[in-house]
Amino acid sequence: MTRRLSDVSAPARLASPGEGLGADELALAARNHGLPLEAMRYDLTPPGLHYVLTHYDIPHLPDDPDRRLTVNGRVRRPLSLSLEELRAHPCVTTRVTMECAGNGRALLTPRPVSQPWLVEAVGTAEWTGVPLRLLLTEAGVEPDAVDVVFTGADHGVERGVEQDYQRGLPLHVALGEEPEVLVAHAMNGAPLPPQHGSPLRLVVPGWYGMAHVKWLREITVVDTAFTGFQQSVAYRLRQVPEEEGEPVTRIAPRALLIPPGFPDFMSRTRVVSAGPVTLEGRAWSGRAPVTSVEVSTDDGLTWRSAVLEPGRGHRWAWRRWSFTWPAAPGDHVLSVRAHDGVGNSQPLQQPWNRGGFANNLVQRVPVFCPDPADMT
Ligand SMILES: Nc1nc2c(c(=O)[nH]1)N[C@H]1C(S)=C(S)[C@@H](COP(=O)(O)O)O[C@H]1N2
Ligand SMILES: [Mo]
Repeated sequence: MTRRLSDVSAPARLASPGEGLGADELALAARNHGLPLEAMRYDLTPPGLHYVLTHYDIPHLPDDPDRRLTVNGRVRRPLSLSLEELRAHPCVTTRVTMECAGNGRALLTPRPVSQPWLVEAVGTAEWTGVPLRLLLTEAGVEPDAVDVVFTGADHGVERGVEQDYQRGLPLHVALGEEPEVLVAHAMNGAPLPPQHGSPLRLVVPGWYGMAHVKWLREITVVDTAFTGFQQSVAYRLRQVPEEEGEPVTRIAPRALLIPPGFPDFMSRTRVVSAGPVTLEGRAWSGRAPVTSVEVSTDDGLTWRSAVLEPGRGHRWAWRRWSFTWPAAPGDHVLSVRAHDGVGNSQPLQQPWNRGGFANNLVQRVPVFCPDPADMT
């Protein structure tokens, strides 16, 4: 019997009741690292601490003057640009909080077996690049255009389908000014690192990570809705596999705590001293600006307002919040939740779907506060 590609490619599945994380999930977790939550202290995430997610391999793309970004399909003047020619276009810099759509997946019951994120698949960077709108205008989009398809230089097989990583955006999003989509060549003022898409990536402020195509090599304007794997099979909100499902698009609101005090090595339980403790963290939403943040120190029973710092013009970036907590000896569970300007908030019950996408369930941080009398 000859083996086929589909025999080596694992289907999507849910973990059985009580099934622990498998070696396959560990392998993904070891490749795709999260943001250490204490790094939320930085307004801009140092690139090595920004979360990373790569479906296949990081392609090896050494500097090559012959490498081109092409813009083709339903356009009047197809473009073929070297990195230098692209950089000669007007550039903008935007501060963007990016989050993986699978963030929170490993906390779901039943657990979709995939990259097992807890809550740490997030980071904030300043991306510098050419507005996509300028490139599409230069190429002259035909009136029958519907979607714009972005192709990366990475290649793999997923659930039996061999593919280049590809995602589409509706034309009105690709041409939009709010958010303004970028073809980025720099991250925090330096050329993109290999794991974040060197030399070029798409940045779609406010959208979950899957839209921000890394190692971008081709932009194709098409006259029918794009139905590639990452568009119509993956990244859809479904309760059962047969459903067509809703596409995953913009980031749902989320707030996270910088875990206070110090951790126990294995359990990660936090230890704080009795007395006033400053709780702080970040909050963001890709749907509308965050309008308020609330903190609970009694495992979600009661909520009080945190102080939310102004956005300072960075619409697409997280905002800092803080709250003073008078810690009393004992065990506590801290939580935080964000509300945005169009009425979205964070649930106390898991919002479950088969792919484990957009799970913005409120974070729970167990904290132990020792009795000062016991600490001699
Ligand atoms: N070409 C390509 N682009 C990609 C991916 C990929 O596997 N290949 N992963 C996507 C996903 S799912 C996420 S969450 C973000 C992660 O971006 P980062 O690794 O720079 O944080 O990249 C997106 N762009
Ligand atoms: Mo992702």
